Amino acid sequence: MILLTDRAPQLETPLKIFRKDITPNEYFFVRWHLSQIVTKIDIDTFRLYIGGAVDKPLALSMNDLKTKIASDSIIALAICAGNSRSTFDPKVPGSQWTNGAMGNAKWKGVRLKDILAMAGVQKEAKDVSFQGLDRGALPGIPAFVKSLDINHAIDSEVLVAYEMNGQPLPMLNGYPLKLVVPGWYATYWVGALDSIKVLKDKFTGFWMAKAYQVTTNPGMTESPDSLSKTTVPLTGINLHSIFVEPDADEKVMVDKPCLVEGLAFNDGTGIQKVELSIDDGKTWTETKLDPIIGKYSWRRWRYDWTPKAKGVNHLCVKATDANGHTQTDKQWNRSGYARGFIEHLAVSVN
Ligand SMILES: Nc1nc2c(c(=O)[nH]1)N[C@H]1C(S)=C(S)[C@@H](COP(=O)(O)O)O[C@H]1N2
Ligand SMILES: [Mo]
Repeated sequence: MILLTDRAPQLETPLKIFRKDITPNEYFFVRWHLSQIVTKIDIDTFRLYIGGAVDKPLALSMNDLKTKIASDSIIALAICAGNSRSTFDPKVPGSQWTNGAMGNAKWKGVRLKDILAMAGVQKEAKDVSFQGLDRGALPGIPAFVKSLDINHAIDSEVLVAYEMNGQPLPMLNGYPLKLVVPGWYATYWVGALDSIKVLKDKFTGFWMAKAYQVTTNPGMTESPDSLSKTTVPLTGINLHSIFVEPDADEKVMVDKPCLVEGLAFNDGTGIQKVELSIDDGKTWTETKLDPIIGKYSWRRWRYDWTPKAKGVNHLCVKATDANGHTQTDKQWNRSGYARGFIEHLAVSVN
């Protein structure tokens, strides 16, 4: 793993791990905001509390979750809003991730809507907030609380997950429970989740109203000289595609076949095609897409390339979604969120 910070922990997944469709738990990226993370939990006394505008507040044990409510599972991409931030030009403050603040996993748990139905959501409900057990180092630091609109919360696909790739969630990834919001940036995927509150008003906490805001401009792009005045909470995963192979230390030979492959993803809209250019964007050819392994999973693309010229070859890749939208060349925003602009790869051919 690539260590970005240790307190709070931020660990990035090395690119070569993405050669497999499922990211192993021990290589899954880690990102906490607050320094007081949980390192020990007594699972017998742990409870998930559901309160606020509900008819029957609940305190569910892990055993309740596993035995009283039907389980569900989904393969979904977890991706930090700031993934690939280091590629924004000009540079922006924040963790300087390359492409490894993401991972694809199979999540198992119970549907949030089933938990909410058990508690009985009152009709005035507007939002649902989610908080974990982590805390800031000082009382003045706002706890990490996120929210979803009530209609989204009772959407069948949002999970309260207790398993990741067939194992209990690792402590560093939010043991014992993590909210899984398929198609949305991982900032919403609250880990060490122990409190769910149904609210009669819109939630206005720091991590929704101040942090993770993005311009309403098309393509989530703004100019450093005239920052957009209107911002909204970041939500669904922006269309993007990356290179996984060849990687920097791979030897590529002229007139010899070289597999070029990578990943494309978005908010669940689906990928229609991924195109590769071997002449720095002048001409494009369609790549082969692997079968879909899940609506909210990433999708692998491959291309058999035989380089014809020694020296540096300039490759780029762009995806088009199921609605016909294609990645653009340029994008910038002040927080380095939701990278969607086209990737370039310089390959040295011997
Ligand atoms: N409780 C809690 N949940 C959290 C966070 C956090 O700081 N505290 N960070 C969020 C962010 S920004 C990301 S990218 C993901 C990271 O999940 P991971 O550590 O399992 O990769 O967790 C989300 N859930
Ligand atoms: Mo994140």
